[in-house]
Amino acid sequence: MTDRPPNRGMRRRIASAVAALTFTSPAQAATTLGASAAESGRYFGAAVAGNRLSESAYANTLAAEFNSVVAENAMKWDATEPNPGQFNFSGGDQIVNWAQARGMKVRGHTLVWHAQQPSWAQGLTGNNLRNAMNNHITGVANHYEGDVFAWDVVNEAFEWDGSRRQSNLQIQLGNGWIEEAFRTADAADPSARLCYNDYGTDGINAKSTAIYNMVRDFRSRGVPIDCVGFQSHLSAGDNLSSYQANLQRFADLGVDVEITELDVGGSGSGQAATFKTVTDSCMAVSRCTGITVWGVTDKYSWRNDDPLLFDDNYQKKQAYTAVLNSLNEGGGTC
Ligand code: 9MR
Repeated sequence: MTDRPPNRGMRRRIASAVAALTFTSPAQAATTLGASAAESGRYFGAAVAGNRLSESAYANTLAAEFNSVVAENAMKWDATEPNPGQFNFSGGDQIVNWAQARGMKVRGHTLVWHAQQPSWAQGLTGNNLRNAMNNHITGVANHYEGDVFAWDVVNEAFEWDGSRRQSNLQIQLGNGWIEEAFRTADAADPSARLCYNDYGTDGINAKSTAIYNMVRDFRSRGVPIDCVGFQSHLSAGDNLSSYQANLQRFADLGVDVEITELDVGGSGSGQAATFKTVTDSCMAVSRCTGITVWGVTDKYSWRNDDPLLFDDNYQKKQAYTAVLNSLNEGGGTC
């Protein structure tokens, strides 16, 4: 065998193979969730509890892996307006300041919800409740104007069968309260994207169809709604056969869709597969603008079935790798 240098043809082939590698590899090789999502213009976020930010492993994992945060509890009604008209933004501000110092985006959660209302609001009736709701939305959305890119304006207002949840808001204010909440939020912060957010909307079903009909009605009448949040509190093996089609039908109404509270009970490959299905689905829908998981680590999840991407010791789980690969594949099916 002779030891000759490559001839011109071979040199050209080598050069073009190197060029192809140079052009294709770096863009697909992001090594964190946030950077990988950002390559397709999306965000990858986590719900945050402010009192955990002093734990270095928590803060380091959050800062390294994610490019968006949402307050798990600190921006809710009970936290932000403990007494009528007296706002307390300390918990929410802590999270916003921490995130902005690290170049991360902030989602807002949530302006109006039947749960976690301060006790003073729970007993209000009629126009007293209406005024309190609108005053609350205005106060909080004004304060965070320019800081949050999207608000969950209304959270969890529908039942499984597609009827309205019989909350104090529904009973006292009637069917128009959701529209009123969106109009008030739009006036308070015209630039934030305004979302309706719910769970159990993980496919085409009675609940998601009722929400779909509401969004279609809002869009047709010019009620300001920009996005729908799909919480996606799931378990390994859940049937997600119409998950992507459901996202797509909302997107086709002209709203963005976001995965807002993703977690998947289970472990190992089953958990990883469900995380992958959700991520693939978002990547396949161009109006799916990002994914938020409902916590950084299993250690502090609201659930006791280890549903997140990092374990109690902040180690990456199989589910983490599945999500990262899905983000890097850009929603491919391999
Ligand atoms: O994770 C939140 C938990 O710390 C609170 O105790 C709980 C109070 O209801 O709310 C949890 O977050 C919920 C979110 O705000 C709305 N969707 C369901 C979430 C899990 O319950």
